[in-house]
Amino acid sequence: MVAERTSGQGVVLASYGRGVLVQAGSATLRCGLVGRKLRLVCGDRVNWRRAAAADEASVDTAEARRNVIERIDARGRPEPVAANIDRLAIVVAPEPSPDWFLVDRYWAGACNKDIGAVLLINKQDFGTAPLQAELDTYRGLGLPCLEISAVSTAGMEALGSALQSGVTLLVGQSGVGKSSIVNALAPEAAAQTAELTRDAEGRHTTTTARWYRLAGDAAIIDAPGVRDFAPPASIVRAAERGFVEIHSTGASCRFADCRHFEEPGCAVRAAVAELRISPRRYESYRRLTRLYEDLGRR
Ligand SMILES: Nc1nc2c(ncn2[C@@H]2O[C@H](COP(=O)(O)OP(=O)(O)OP(=O)(O)O)[C@@H](O)[C@H]2O)c(=O)[nH]1
Ligand SMILES: [Mg+2]
Ligand SMILES: [Zn+2]
Repeated sequence: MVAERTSGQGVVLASYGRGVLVQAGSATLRCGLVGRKLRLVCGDRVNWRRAAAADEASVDTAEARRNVIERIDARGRPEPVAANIDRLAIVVAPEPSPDWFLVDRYWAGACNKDIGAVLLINKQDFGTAPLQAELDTYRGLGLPCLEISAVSTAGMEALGSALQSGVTLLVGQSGVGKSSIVNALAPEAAAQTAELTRDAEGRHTTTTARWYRLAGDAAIIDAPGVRDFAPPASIVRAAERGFVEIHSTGASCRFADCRHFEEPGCAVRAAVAELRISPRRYESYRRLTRLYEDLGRR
């Protein structure tokens, strides 16, 4: 019999409070955590060890994170969701009806963390005509938009190529089809749907972020319908930087520190008045700036 390995490196597939599920080579290990300070999230790179083959493995250290995506918990505090992400795939669908402000916030969050972003329009089998005006805005701003259906599999091949390298985190409202997309893309994921629990209304909903391997080094993370992104530690200019068109137009404002609210000589408001910038996107920018400022004051 080959001796079982007793230590190694791995990636956290899911975190359950004081325990984690770790992908270690081709094996999946349940690990306890050593030390009270260790807080791990999906996507963390860790070192695990096991004293004897029969014992439970444990994780004692984690590698420094390249980045971490946070959301705001019920008490208004940032809570990490996943680490070491290369790309956010923001998912919308004809049903439930899209919250474009949420899309703007996700995209701004990705820009602020230097993470790639792609907009997935799932359930295209329902028809996407009512969404096309907003999609034109995003396409015009350089955000890749892919129309797909996890059910009819339309566009899934193109999606597979778009996600063929790096780690993608799926975000979006509850019910847009994030878990369905993961199941359609990741060969190993079908077995994991048992982890879905039923919410109060009896629907299946995702409760914990979960990492799945795609081909090669690529991976996809299914997350619960994420409500909010926490603002970055420095809120200064963060909102603006996340809005590519406002950021570039803002270079022409009279004042270098223009917030594009009421300042005179504001090139951004002029562009909004002439519809060169979408008034809806500008409103998202104002809402996000106020939200960042509010959270920064807490
Ligand atoms: N018609 C159609 N239905 C879909 C499609 N994708 C998902 N659905 C359905 O939409 C519902 C919600 O899908 P989920 O994959 O659970 O959505 P989710 O985004 O993971 O939701 P949360 O886990 O609550 O955040 C399910 O009933 C799916 O069968 C699609 O492409 N077309
Ligand atoms: Mg889900
Ligand atoms: Zn301005």
